[in-house]
Amino acid sequence: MKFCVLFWLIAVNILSISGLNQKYSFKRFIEIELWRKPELSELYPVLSSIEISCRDINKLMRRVSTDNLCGLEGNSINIQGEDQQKLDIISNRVMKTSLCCSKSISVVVSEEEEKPCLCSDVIDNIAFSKGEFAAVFDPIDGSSNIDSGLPTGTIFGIYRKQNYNIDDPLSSVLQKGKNLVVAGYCIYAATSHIVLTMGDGVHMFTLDDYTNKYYLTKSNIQIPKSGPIYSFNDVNKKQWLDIGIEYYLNDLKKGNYGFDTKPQQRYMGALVADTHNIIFNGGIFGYPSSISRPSGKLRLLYEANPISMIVEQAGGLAIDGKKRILEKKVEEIHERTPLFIGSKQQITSLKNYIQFFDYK
Ligand code: P6P
Repeated sequence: MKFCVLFWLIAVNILSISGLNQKYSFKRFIEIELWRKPELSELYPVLSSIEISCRDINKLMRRVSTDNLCGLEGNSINIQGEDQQKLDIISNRVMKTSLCCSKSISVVVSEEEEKPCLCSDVIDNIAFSKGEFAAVFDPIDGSSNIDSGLPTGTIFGIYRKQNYNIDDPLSSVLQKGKNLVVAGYCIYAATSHIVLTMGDGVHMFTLDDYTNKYYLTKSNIQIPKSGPIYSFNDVNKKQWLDIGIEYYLNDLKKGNYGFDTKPQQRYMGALVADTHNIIFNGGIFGYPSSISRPSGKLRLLYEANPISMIVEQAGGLAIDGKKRILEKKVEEIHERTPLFIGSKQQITSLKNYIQFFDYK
């Protein structure tokens, strides 16, 4: 068996050098990665279910207008107090069911669910309470983009359960982001990609519409050390609690602060899409805390943490303005955090501005 896998590894590397690795599938990739990490071997069905979920949600996203999936689900409001789109609810069910059916997951936390869900309740069978892992996810990130066909995504993270108590499933999911064993996102745009890390670099898989499978298209992605993109919704800037951010952006726009290329503002209103842009082109994305949102808008457990693990694994930085996101203690499943991610140069500069102007 080991000889076969070794042969396969050599073949894949030869193919990748010759550019012939067009069909290195997501499935084959996780088989090899989990061979290298036997302690995570139970995650094979989980990662397979993530590929299937991304494929199915992508299909739904493409049929929003033709299948009348646009708009809100009646007057439905989620725990965040946000209107629920039809696709929020369907995608949440797709993610919950597929992750729980893997039997390696025993509890899930979703942006669309008030409390953690036991898989034995989701599948209505106690046999599904034995899984060693917990999953956290935002089934549709950027829901307001659905009807207009703009980019959206799914964000996911997997934790190994710690001090699990079936009577208190919270105990197994309130973990710091640095404990994540898998993190990633699916993006639904001109095409669909899965961007994934298992702690050894960031890899991208692209959906082939003909075979309906995802294939490795970029390995070991590295964020440029510096980049031109700045991604802020600065309509809120007079409300930002850290005034250093506005000074930083003013200097950045004036071309100060050692930019090697002309800065470009890009903001897609979906964390996954803006993150994807930063990973490939370099720069900075930020959603600061403000008077109306003193803890920021983005959720720590199932948005900021998985995205931050991806960004750090790609050689970037992820902070809340002062400290590393992945070190933050998670007190509550829907708690929010300010989030700044991106190239080392831009994040370091921003942090210096925040510290310099922080004379509260
Ligand atoms: P605003 C989408 O609703 C989301 O949660 C993130 O995906 C995105 O980065 C942010 O909110 C956009 O928020 O206030 O700029 O519309």
